[in-house]
Amino acid sequence: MSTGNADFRDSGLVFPEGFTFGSATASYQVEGAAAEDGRLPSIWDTFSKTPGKVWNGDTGDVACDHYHRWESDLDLMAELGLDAYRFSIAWPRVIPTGTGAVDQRGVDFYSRLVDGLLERGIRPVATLYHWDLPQTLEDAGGWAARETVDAFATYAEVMGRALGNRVHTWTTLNEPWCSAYLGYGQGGHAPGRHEPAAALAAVHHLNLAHGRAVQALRATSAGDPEYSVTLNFHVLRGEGEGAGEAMRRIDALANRAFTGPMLRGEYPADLLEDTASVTDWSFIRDGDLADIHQPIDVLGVNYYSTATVRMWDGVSPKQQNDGHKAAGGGTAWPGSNEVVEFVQQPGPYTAMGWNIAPEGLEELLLSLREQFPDQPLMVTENGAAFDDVVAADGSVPDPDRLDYLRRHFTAAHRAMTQGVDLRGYFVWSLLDNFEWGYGYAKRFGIVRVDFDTLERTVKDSGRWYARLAATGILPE
Ligand code: GCO
Repeated sequence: MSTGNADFRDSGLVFPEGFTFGSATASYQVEGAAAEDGRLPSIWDTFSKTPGKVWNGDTGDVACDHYHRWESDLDLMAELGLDAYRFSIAWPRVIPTGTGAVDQRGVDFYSRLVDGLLERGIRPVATLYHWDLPQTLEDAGGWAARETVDAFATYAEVMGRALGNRVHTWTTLNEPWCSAYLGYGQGGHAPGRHEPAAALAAVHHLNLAHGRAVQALRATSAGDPEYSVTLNFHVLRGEGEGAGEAMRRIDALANRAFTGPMLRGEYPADLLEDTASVTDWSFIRDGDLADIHQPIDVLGVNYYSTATVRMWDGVSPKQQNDGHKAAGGGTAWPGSNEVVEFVQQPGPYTAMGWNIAPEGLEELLLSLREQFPDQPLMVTENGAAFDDVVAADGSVPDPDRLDYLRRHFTAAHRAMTQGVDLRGYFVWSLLDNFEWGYGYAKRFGIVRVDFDTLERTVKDSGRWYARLAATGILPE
């Protein structure tokens, strides 16, 4: 495959030596082989097989068949010249029932994957949890139950012993906001529950799982990996009277509900007050906050678009334009559902209907530096879905995605020139893949996947990215 990028010119924006250019995927979204080598169902296997939950009835049964094609996918990354690969480990492959017996075939798959990356000079960035909770644990309460935290800590120990001598960066969780609020509150993600109190219990148990996993990984990793967590931050704008109150409420629920415990060792007082009508937070036990508040080497930042909120009058038709990654109704804002609404933002939009606002990424990175001045950052996801068209010659021109990436990398560079300690950037995604509630209808890849043949084709955005990764200079 040629990444011939002669037709790109340099913009003059130079990223520092050692800046990491990577790409990201997730187990349920790309692996397929859903019942192979002992893997048992996750909540997403159950959810995607529940009629009406996922567009077109799509499931992750085959996905991109990365489970069998991982070597050629790693060759693709090597040919693109990427420095690192952010992937996730499927808990139900490694410990199929969530607790108890380890299936060595699952461990061996990830061991081969890590070795394959290292052989190609690509750094492994491994996420322990990217939403595929073993169904048996959900049957016992899922993230609303404290027992799941203990199971996660044990799973972390198993993976620390197995891969901790070779993984470059451990990421405990991907986007606990989605797991908790979309999974247990809004219901548009697995397990599809509509229980606001359970969603807040899940917030706490996911925070606790993060802290316990960092401790477990540190105790069992023979190498010297970095430790991280990946959060999807809401970058908020406000409208109308009470705009500040609307933004404060959502910032507490979406952002500070996680950064507070993880990076400050406390829940924000306003979050507890705003949600007092939903729960008394009595699921927090003595010592939990100290367990959660573990030092991390880098904070993973996922950013796609902004959100605009305003106080709702409780009477006029309520807007719900909060860009969920989920189809379906319901709202994910316990304690603020009845007082805040998300309003339509001006375009342009990606195929997800999310606005294109690169300035929001610069603003977010600067804000995180201000809040946590000594915390190195990593963009662990940024990318865009657009409806690609394959050209007659088989190439995939994707100018919209290329422009989106160019503008967001420019925004990140602007933040760095203002002092943000940004260590790297992972494009979501390496491959077109299973986009949760939207199934295969939304394509985020810099590499196209033909879901009939599973053939991969590098898109123009992939060739553009290869030029950036090779030179460190942003191509026009
Ligand atoms: C997420 C997930 C990815 C999504 C991507 C596009 O951040 O939601 O990590 O799995 O596919 O963000 O929605």
